Amino acid sequence: MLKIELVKGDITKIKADVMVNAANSSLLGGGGVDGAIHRAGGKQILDECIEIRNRQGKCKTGEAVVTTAGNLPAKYVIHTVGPVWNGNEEKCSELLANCYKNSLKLAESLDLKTIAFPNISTGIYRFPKELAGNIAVDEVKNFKSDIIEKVIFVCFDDENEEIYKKLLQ
Ligand code: AR6
Repeated sequence: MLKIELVKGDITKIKADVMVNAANSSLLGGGGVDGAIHRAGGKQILDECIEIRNRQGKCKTGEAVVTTAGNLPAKYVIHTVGPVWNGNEEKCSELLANCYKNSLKLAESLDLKTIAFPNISTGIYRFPKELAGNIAVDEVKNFKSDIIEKVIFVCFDDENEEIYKKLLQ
């Protein structure tokens, strides 16, 4: 059984085999958790993101790519692009679910045992936090894996922490 943990704080300080970044389709960095990961991880992460862009173009919403973690306490960073909330609940929910699914699949393909997720799309992209939390927890609980042992949900703000506490009770 996959173990699920909740941690309050900054994802760049979390020790895990891989940390997930809430990126944008340019893969070239931004604010929020993306900015924090690039700042703490160093230039190597951006260099690999640029290589990926040159190879495959932009990263589509719901998809995920992997780079080194640079100076971060992880082996890799998975960059996934969450949907910008536009009120289309069905479409946005499906895309957000894809972020979690595709990140977990990619971690599994790299034989990684522990993965840390931020609350994708719930910042600058304005996805309703409660709905996003439900989707995140459902996707992780429904993901059957013999490889991934632990998923850490890293909540940065109080509201998400409360939501995840309830969901994981
Ligand atoms: N550690 C963990 N979580 C964090 C951190 C941190 N250091 N900083 C913020 N959060 P956001 P999005 C939380 O805005 O909504 C960027 O510019 C934050 O409280 O980082 O997916 C990208 O380049 C929130 O709950 O990502 C994109 O353009 C969650 O992380 C865009 O923002 C996500 O907030 C993506 O928007």
